[in-house]
Amino acid sequence: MPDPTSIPLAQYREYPVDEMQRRAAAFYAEMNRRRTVRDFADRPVPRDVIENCLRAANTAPSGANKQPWHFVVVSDPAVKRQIREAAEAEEREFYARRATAEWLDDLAALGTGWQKPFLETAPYLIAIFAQSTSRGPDGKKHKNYYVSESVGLATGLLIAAVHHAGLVSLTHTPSPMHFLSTILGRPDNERPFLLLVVGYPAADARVPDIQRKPLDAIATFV
Ligand code: IYR
Repeated sequence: MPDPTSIPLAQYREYPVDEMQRRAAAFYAEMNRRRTVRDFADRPVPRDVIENCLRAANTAPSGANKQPWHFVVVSDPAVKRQIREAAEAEEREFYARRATAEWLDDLAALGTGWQKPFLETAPYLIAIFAQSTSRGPDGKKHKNYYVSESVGLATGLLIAAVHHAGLVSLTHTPSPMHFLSTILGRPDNERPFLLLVVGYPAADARVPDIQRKPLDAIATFV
């Protein structure tokens, strides 16, 4: 007897092996063109593109299917300015005092600094929140599981969706970033996870000359 709460796997598609091989290679080639970008254009992006990228993010697997994430999409210039000011205040401290010499050395290749003009230039800042607890349809508070893993997975899909749509993103993690909860008025069952900056790259955008590790350095087949 099939489990009455289950449904047939109707959407799965199997491809012939050669097509599978082509698809895997093509997807890698597409993803390998993705770069984290820090120079954004101020060109507008249609809101429905962002909405569909968020729907794609929301397909991520999550602990006990609790979907413990919330995305706040900021396009209001006044809110972007507030976020920039708060982030730069933290980053000034980070670069001047909080970061260790080793950390600053590791960041040197990226050319980052305390100034974050992209927080005002880019059309969208997506603040991603992780929910340690959520309220169910019955209004009762319940615990979420593997929250960081789940929200990390959703964030990865969001980054891939943004890239697939032809936009660029920057994963920005001002530290600490509790100011995001305050500015965006989020409840205390949520903690800020990451700020994803999204838009078109500036016409003269440049990226660091850094490499991805080769397969044999990141994977072991046994
Ligand atoms: N949050 C700082 C510093 C920073 C830290 C890491 I780890 C990076 O990969 C990049 C930057 C900043 O955003 O500048």
